[in-house]
Amino acid sequence: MPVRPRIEVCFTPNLFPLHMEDIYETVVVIDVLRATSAICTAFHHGVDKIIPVSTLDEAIEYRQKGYLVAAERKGKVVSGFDYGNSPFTYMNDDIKGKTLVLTTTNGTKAINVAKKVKHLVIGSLINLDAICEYLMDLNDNVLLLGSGWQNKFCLEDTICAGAITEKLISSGNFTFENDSSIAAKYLYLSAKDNYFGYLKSSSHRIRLKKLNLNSDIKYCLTPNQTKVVPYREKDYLVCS
Ligand code: 3SL
Repeated sequence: MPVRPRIEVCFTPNLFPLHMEDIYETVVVIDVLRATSAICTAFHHGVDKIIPVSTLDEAIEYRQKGYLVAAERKGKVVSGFDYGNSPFTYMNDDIKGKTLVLTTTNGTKAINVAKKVKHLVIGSLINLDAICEYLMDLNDNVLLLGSGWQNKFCLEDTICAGAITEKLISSGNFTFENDSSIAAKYLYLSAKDNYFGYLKSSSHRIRLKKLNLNSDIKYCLTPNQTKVVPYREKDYLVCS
């Protein structure tokens, strides 16, 4: 009988090296609120490439070279930059065919933490079924990496990781044997009928609500709005 690939959940970027002591050819970076949802939205609306950078200094350097640059810190657009991290700002023709440089509080850092793996792909609830199909086609060992908040656990990323886990396990082609995946799966099963309500008291929902970003939250928590699956090629993200 062929060996089925493994799936495992890593709750935060600082736990990543521990999980990578086993071999995972594919890493899915998840930042439901809002970086990976914004990235999927930008590709859905025609952006050509996204260069994820971890620091504002790198973002400033790209801006000085004339790139279109988006920068978010603590939920807000950093002053002087073209865009922040709201998916709605990427629903326009100005980004079509362009390269966008992006830095966010946690999401782009998580992407860069995992940048050396064989396949790095971007997951969110808005591309949930598409990412699951992509992973089934790859048929590799998969680590689902939640971006968390400043290296702390985040409920929404874990729920999304649980949704992917549940779908891959139900396909019968994957296996899992670690407690983080079991926990993620159970959180997903308790949240799946009402993500918005379930996350009512979650720290990031509260943080974004205080910034009047409820419509961003609703958008990011609505599954399957796009079929794009962004992935890393060299130092940037593209989408087939
Ligand atoms: O942490 C991140 O990368 C962001 O997605 C955070 S926020 O949703 O823009 O606050």
